[in-house]
Amino acid sequence: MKFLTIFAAILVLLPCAAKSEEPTHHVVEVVTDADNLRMYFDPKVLLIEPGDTVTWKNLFKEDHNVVTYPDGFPKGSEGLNSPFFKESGDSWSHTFKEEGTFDYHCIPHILLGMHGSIVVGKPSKAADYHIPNRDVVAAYRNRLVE
Ligand SMILES: [Cu+2]
Repeated sequence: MKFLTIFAAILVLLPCAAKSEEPTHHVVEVVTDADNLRMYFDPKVLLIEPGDTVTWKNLFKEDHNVVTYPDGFPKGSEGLNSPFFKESGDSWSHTFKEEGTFDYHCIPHILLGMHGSIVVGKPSKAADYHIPNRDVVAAYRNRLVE
């Protein structure tokens, strides 16, 4: 009887274990709420696993992009730098291989609070973030004021 219970438990749990091995495809909606002058990513914070892919999808005809801060991604990984979305339906995808936190924003609408975070596996501590050199920070500042 005990053996049957354990056997049944294995049968129930096996599909769950197999499922978590599969990479997941997530969607972040890029939203323009023109009536309320709000622009935002939904969800704003997304928890995923290494190997998962995130697609940002522009829902309205408005220019947006997805860019990490110069120090806004984990050491040993690459930051996010999408082309501009222009039309409704434009999208861009990234597969996250390294663990940690990716803090990103839309450059034209950073002052409206259009930012978000992807946490891959576990959040980064301050010392885990990439340290950019002076030239990279200067180039980023130039992009902001363009
Ligand atoms: Cu934007």
